[in-house]
Amino acid sequence: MSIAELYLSRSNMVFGGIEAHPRDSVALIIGVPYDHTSSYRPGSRFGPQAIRSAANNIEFYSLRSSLDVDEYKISDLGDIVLPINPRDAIHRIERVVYEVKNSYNNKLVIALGGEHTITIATYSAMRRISDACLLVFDAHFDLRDQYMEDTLSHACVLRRIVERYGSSNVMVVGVRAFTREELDYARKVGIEYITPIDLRLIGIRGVVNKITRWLRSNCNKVYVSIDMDVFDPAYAPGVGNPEPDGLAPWQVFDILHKTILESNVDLVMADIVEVTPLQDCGGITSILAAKTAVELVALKISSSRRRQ
Ligand SMILES: [Mn+2]
Repeated sequence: MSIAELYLSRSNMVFGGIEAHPRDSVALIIGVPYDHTSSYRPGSRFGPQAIRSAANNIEFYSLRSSLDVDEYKISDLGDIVLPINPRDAIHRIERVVYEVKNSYNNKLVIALGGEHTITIATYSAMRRISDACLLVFDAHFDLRDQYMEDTLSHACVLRRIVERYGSSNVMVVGVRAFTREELDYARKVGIEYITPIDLRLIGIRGVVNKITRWLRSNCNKVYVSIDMDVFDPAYAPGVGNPEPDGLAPWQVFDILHKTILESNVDLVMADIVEVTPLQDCGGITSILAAKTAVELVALKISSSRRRQ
């Protein structure tokens, strides 16, 4: 029995509502219900199920990509069964995601969190296969060396990744909440970032040009990590650490769409993290997360077509 077979628990509710085999699908969904280092508002372990439920009640047509994702197959592999210890959990997530991605390398794998800590594992799994850049949408830098005496906290995610893979492969969009030490570290190691104020100043076009230039000069594959707190809490209140002055959905979707298509990089993996259904209002954060996943799948289909 493989690691993925052993540790992936199939849900009785699948993303998109239809069971499909991975080899027939354009995208694979993996739930990662991990939230053991949550410091403010816990509960993102319930994220994957809430996002599935929302996904089964929205339309799958993408206006931006001009295609109906419903006409393509998505395979939902279920949730990873996880130990409580952060180190053991990170290790298991990396092994399972690596095995799945390695078996179906041409499919877009989307991990549904769970807290942002899971990205240490999922991005590492990706890097064992190829050198994909990491494009992060997040209100926070997550660049602390440690938080609450834990080096694998959700507040240390990008620090661990930069230490392991360097800073030139990383860009953060929507960042607006950090300590002075985190900002100093980002500047010292040369991490590219775009704040909401930059966005208002240079507009969507300016942001897209900046990301596209960075992608073209650093990689031909990209991993997109979307912390739902990049959105303004008005649009996404159900997150672990909400932060005002955030982005609107149309801004995130426009930036993603134009950047992936114009840079012509291959969207190889993504995660959508930090949905905490216990603090959500009317399920709007889960619905936005589901919509984000649908837009990413549409983007994978439209960019693959263009690259052929
Ligand atoms: Mn965040």
